Amino acid sequence: MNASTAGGPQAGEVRMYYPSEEFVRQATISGMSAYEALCREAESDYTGYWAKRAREMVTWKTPFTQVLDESNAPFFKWFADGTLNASYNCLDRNLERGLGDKTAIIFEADDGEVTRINYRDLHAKVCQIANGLRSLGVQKGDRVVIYISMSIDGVAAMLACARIGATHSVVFGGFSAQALRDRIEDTRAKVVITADHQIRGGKQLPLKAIVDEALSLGGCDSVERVLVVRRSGAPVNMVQGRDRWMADVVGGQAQTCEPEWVEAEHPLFLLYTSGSTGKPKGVQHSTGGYLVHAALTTAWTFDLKPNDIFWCTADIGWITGHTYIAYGPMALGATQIVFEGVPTFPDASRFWRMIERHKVTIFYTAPTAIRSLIKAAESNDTVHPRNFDLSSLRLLGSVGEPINPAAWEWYYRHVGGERCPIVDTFWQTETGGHVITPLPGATPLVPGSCTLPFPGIMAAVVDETGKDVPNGQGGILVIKRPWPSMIRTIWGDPERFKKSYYPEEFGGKYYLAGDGAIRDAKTGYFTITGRIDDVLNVSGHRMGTMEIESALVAKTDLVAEAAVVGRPDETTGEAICAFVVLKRPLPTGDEARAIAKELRDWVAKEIGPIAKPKDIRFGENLPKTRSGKIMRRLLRSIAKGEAITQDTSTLENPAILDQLGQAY
Ligand code: 6R9
Repeated sequence: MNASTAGGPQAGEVRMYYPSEEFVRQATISGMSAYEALCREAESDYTGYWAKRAREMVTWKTPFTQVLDESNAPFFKWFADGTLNASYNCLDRNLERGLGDKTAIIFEADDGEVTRINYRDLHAKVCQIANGLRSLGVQKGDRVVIYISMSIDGVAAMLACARIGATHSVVFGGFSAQALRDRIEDTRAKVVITADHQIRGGKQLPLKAIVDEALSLGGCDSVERVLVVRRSGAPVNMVQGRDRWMADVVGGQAQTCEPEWVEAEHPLFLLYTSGSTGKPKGVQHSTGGYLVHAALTTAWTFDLKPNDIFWCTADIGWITGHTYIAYGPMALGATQIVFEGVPTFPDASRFWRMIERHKVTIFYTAPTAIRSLIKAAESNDTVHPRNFDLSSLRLLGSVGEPINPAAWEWYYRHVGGERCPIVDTFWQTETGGHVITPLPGATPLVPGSCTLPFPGIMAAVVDETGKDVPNGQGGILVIKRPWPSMIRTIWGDPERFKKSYYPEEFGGKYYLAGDGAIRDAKTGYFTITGRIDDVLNVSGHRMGTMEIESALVAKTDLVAEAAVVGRPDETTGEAICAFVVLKRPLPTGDEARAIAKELRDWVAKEIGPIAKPKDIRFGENLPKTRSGKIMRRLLRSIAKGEAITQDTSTLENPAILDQLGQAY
């Protein structure tokens, strides 16, 4: 790539990074004119554009004749009379193309041990699991919860569900028993797939024991079976009649399995994510439209080619692990890395060592990981990427939160060797795949900007009334037309789906992303300015402030009231700050520290360690308006340590501002 400011930098002008001629020449979408042609194609014949992509990217059992059905908006349908199977597209189709011997997954365990599986063997494994699930009575439309860490078994379990038309719901292995229980209850899952333990950072952590606890908390009587994969081999409790070892269930099964051909709208999976109320929402995705966009974005945004070694470092418990591990790369017959461990074990050079070892060509990670690895490299030169041979890399990606220009530059220089484009991909659990992103062989890059909409995604910035705002002026990010991989509904709560994403106040016309954005006056490039709702982004993980508040007040022996806000944090992007009123006199010093610890442990138990507040502040009261509304803006200023400029004259008890000044 070469950087340029076309004619020399002028005041306020941003530096642009252009892809090298060599990259452009080999790119699938080559040059801005190719990008613009695709955008024009989508503008002039929207459904024709998507129908073409759907035929190119996916093999259909029954070809669709309808493209987009808007008759029951905002419950849109795509390719509705077509039938297909996602696992067929990710496996059988690759075998038919002669890719049976090609490595599908290079699995690197926490301790560095490597296991490879080719497409033929992965197909056989998935078929056996699918047959095993069928033998337990799992049928099309049944839900299966998967609570497992990064593994070939995890990916195979997802594909096995898809094969028989069961709807999977993967729950991140870091969630607590309570959070797992809530999700099992909401999905009414018939089967839970888990492992004895997970191994991360040299530590063995329980999975099966947490499933046992979750099921004991009540509300999970839909669960008939728990299937347990052996990972640690250490003993776990097995409940007679309910729990079975995965190996015993699949061992004798046939290695072929007729796929269940499902309608395009059949729910492929549910994935829970945080919204602005206390209860996480089960985002429901389709099979057809989702798979089309998963494959298409993998092909175009990552410029994926047959010889690439693709590595997305996300966990399958998040949407990124669904679209860019389980489905997108597999649908294209790619070779990819699946990594069990953490970036800092055995030390903070783990990613660089793995890129060198496996000759990774495309690397996709989160800004929070990059920032923590920058910090580590600054204090210990031996883990700096310059000590490793990263010359195999040709493309880098970023996802999950805005990437600050300093981290972008470091990633570009020290990881990408000033040679690799960086695709800063903006999207959400609800969008299913990339919606605003550079295409690496076309789009000139600006650090900190996710650049331009993916062709066919009608993204725009509008004001509160839904009117377009001029470039250079901030506003609300919307998508004006439905697209194939969009959320279909919130599982069991269509009203909430409408209210959250197509609110009446907004005309009910556009998809509301929940983020603010601004387009550059000159380039039209998008920069995401952050959530406009009560959702925090901590290390790329979405957390609802209300969710954490509910967890805190659930500690009824101690907590009277709680309010949670975010504040900027150098490493994690945002940090969680909790303001707590206790049911006992205001604590100070060691006592306050001890209670803060107790509350953090409690939140870890209620939701998971990722939801632990970084700061806890105690007050005899929370600052409220006369009408009794918590003054959240004021809390945000306190959390940031800013001087308070808001009007506090209406405060009932101004002394609490001093109390809240102390963080524990
Ligand atoms: C894929 C994923 C979605 C929220 C989203 C936004 C933030 C994600 C971003 C980004 C700026 C990017 N976000 N990617 N912000 N630039 N490239 O992360 O899904 O977990 O649902 O989070 O993350 O705030 O609304 P999800």
